[in-house]
Amino acid sequence: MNLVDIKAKLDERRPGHSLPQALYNDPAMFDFDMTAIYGRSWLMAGFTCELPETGAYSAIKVGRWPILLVRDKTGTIRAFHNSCRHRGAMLCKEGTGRSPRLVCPYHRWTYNLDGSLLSAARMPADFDNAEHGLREVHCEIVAGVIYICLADTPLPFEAFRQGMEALLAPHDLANAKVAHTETLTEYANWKLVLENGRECYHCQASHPELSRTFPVSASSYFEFGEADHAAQFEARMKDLGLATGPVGEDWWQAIRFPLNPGMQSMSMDGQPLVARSMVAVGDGDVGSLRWALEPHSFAHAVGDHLFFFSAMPVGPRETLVTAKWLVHKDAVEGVDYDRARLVELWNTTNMQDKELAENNQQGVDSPGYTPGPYSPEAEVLVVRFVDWYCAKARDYLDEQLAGGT
Ligand code: 3BY
Ligand code: FES
Ligand code: FE
Repeated sequence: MNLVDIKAKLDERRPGHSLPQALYNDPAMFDFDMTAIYGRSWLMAGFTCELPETGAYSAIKVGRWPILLVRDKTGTIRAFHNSCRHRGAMLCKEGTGRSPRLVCPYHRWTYNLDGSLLSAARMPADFDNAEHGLREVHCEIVAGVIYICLADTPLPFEAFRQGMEALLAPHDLANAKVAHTETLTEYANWKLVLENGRECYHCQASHPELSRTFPVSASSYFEFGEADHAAQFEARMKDLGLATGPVGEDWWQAIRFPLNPGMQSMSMDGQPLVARSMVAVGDGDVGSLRWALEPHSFAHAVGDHLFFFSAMPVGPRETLVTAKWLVHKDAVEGVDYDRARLVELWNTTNMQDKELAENNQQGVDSPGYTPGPYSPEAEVLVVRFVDWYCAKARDYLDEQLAGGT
């Protein structure tokens, strides 16, 4: 498909319905979605605690694009395209590390931590280091979380910063550590992975473990109406000085919501998973602070840990899911928490979701696939995601096709 074909498919879409087949499986959609969506949105890229000191770096991928997060000499975290200005080699392999300078493994061009080129051997006298610094990517920090945007002109960020700062600050992520990271390949288009991740219509049947603690059938998803339990939660959070929201714009949303009655944490049995709380106030149960960014992520911050989920396309029908678990930095593995127990609930859930998304892809590939209606009540956040996706895709197409075909 070319851009005109993609536009025609978007025009074909029935509001409130799943997308036309080609948008989920045409090979051209991979490059399109990377450029039009992932290349132009704010993305959750990691946590400041992963880069604790000067020279610490984290090399990640946005889809197949390598990005480098670095803490420079002034303590500022910066993001760069992880591509050498000589002939483009990746400066750092995926993962975290620490280095006083960034040295390209190919011909040893050497960069300062602020991205400027320090030295390049055997270049002519008129070669100008100043013109060959690393290409910087927009990077913002909010309450210990790193966000990046690859667009030249990113979308406004300030409302997000203000909304999130107030909600997340009490979780003290500056004093957290990543206790575990897991990656998982799902053989499904990223939009199917995300649609699945944006609803709990399937949770009761497919996630019996998650359903113990997670309010899987709250009306309109996280809205509890006049339920006593929710009113008590609101009052308790107010006493603790913890904001609950909800806040958001089209591309993000955040709310602190109560877990199921009697549940203290998101765990297999509702019991805390970590002896050391991340939140200074209260008795450990602060519900869950959920926030989500279109197109790729959600996170749940409960009293004793934080769970982070990100999905990136790596092919037309292939999506890489990254999951991270954060705990207080002083929590000692084997003493304050058991790593296997910490990750059990979400690993179980993610494996169940992998199966659902892969099954969905195969059915969507069928010649009998016809876009079907979402439940406005149970799939409200899927509708939001798909509407956002279509609007964003259209913005890009309008720009590209302006005055043309
Ligand atoms: O977006 C969320 O919060 C999640 C977690 C469980 C299922 N999914 C709807
Ligand atoms: Fe980096 Fe040559 S590609 S020094
Ligand atoms: Fe699920």
